[in-house]
Amino acid sequence: MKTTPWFKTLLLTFGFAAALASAAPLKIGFAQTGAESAWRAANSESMKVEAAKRGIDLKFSDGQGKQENQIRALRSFIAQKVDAIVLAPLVETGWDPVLRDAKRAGIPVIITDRSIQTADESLYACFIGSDFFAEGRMAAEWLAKKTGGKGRIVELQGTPGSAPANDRRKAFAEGIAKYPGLQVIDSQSGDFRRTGGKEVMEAFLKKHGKIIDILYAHNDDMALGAIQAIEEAGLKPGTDIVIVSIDAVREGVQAVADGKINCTVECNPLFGPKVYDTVAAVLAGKTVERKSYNKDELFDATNSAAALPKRQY
Ligand code: GYE
Repeated sequence: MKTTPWFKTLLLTFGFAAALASAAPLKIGFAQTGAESAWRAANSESMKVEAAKRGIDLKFSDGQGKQENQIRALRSFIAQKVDAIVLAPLVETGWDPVLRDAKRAGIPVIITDRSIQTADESLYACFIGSDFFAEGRMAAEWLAKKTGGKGRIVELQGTPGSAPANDRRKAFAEGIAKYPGLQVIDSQSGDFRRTGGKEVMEAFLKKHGKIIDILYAHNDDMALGAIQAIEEAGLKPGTDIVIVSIDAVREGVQAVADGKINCTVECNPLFGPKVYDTVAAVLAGKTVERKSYNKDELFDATNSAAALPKRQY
């Protein structure tokens, strides 16, 4: 009988273990903000579908609009020794302690969608998302052209403290500052939600009555909620009140085609493929772009109907 020398057995065992290890799927933890909007639903879907396609073991956590839930998810990802963490941060600040823990555990963090403010830029590998400043600027420029630089504006802000709410507000304010005839007369948060948009618009209408010329909404969901409030008040959205918003989700672009929203600036949520390519590159020790932005366009009466059949979200 032939016996296997002990060293050969050892080699075989290790070889087998190594093969098993390399075949093990990549384990990625994704801390999502919540499920506040159609944009968010499309973003979660893109992350999940692409993970399944690539055989990635995705640990998906819905933060339900609470930063403490997201921080808890990150801690649990660290405890589970995931290969990488993807974070879509609800708000800009307050992430440093948990990011420091991830760094100590040797787990790279990729920030997606919304940017963060940190005292230590080495706490995350890179950022992937949209340029919210550019979006706010595009909305302001389009509006100035459409209205000839005149009108009283109410603003529906996104989630307080979030990068898109902060940046879209600031960029829009800077954009209209060149037009003294354009004035923001009121600005409140609708938390990026349809219900929030409806409630706050009702309050705006009650408070200001018919003097509102323009609505600037930080996302389509709030604009769609506001449209309900405007119609219930007996006014015509898109005509009596010019509406400009952001995201260009299918229902938003449809509302533009229907003449109820006048313009929506695109914010592409479909970055699953880009995120996983980047995670792979980071794990392979390659240098990646520090901040990478999706390219966004704008939809108004001139191009919305034609764009609808091709709309992916
Ligand atoms: O515009 C909004 C969502 O962070 C870009 O969050 C995202 C924003 C998006 O709830 O609809």
